[in-house]
Amino acid sequence: ATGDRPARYPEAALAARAARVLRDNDTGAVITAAPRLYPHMWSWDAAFISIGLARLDVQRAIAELETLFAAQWRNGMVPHIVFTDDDAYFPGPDRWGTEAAPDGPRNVRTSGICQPPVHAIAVQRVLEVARRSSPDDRRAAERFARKIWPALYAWHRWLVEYRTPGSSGLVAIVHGWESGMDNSPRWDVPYDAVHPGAALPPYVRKDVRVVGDASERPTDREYDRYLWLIEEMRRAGYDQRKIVENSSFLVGDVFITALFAISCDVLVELGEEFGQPAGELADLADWAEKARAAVAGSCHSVSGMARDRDLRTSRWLDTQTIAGFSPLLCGGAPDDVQLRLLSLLDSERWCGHEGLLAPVPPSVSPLRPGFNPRQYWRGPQWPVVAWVFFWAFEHRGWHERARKLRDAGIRLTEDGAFGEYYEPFTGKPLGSADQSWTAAVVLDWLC
Ligand code: 2M8
Repeated sequence: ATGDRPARYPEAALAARAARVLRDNDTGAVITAAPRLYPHMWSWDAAFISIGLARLDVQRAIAELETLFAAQWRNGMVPHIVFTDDDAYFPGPDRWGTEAAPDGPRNVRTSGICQPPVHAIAVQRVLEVARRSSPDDRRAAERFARKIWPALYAWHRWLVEYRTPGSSGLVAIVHGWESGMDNSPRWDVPYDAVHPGAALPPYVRKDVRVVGDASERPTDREYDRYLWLIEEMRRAGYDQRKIVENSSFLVGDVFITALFAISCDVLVELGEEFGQPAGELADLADWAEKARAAVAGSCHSVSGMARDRDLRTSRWLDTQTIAGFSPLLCGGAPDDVQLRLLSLLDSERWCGHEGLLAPVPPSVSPLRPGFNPRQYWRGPQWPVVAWVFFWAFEHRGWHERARKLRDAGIRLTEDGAFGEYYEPFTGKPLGSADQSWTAAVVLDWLC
């Protein structure tokens, strides 16, 4: 079964290879998300990349986050892609056409949507690493944390002002790409209601040329919908109020809501340390509490799993995926629900499945109908997602659980390929090789 996994690197050699991936993916201006498939800066990738970079070069880690936030929109949104000049990725800046957006940045081209808010976590991690590194690094990281705090606050405020519509309290997404879990079965039902119009301009995909096996990527039918939503946003001039009111896709994302809650907590911790305004700290504490309550309120009464909510139809989405474990990230659900989720996570439906090469939670349960071990967010394991749970468990004081996840993550990635995602039974790396965020989280685990 492990025929596709020739090497097993000892930890020091694995760390050296991970460092090399980050160096090789550095254009001088940004670390691209992956060498060929993703030749730009992605928002949540950049956050994780900075966490790994901090282990190599604190100043470079800071620069990465500064570059991302230099592209922040005037209304507070942190865009999901900051484009380099490379045109090997589709959809590129011309297709997005965000120049027309009144709130867009002027000196850099970006996409017109966002991604999960994990940036406060990255700033705090960089700071922790810098403090153990050298007095110079410590000073630089403290200066940076103080300086970026208002931008992080503005980003969080944007999510509340524009993206928390209705009464569910869940942070809403207007495109599956915003979730970071693009073609997860979480979005199948809401995407069924997206009908690409005849006016969808023609396009040619580039991703399937890079990834040798197209079945590891989303389908053309899915891409039509992804592109149609962009078309709707262009037509709305990237006016958030209009988009949230009218777009064919509006879903409360429980995973983002949980990440938002813990990122607000972290921003409060940082803000208290650096003397930020009391009113803004109070806002963040309030937003964290409401987000937590929204995650808890989404839990299914029998399974305990958290659910997304289709805000166009006001229906819960019962698809069971890794996002169902969101309450374990942020807390707030009753103890019996959390215990149920922990035993489910350990069970043969998830990490305890006896066929897994490593007990890293797959994106979808291997026992769920429709589970596909090779296709993107429909089954494979994602080391970066394991890192998110690892970090949250550490933060909650669940050290033994955190350690086990870290060990499982290393076991999965010790072939040194730094795959974008992995086939859970064979451990074959899939999608892009030398994916920056995979290398980055492995570095964080190892150093
Ligand atoms: C994937 O998403 C992009 C679109 O944003 C794509 O498939 O073209 C996702 O895995 C996303 O979470 C990730 O940030 C991005 C870059 O690694 O790739």
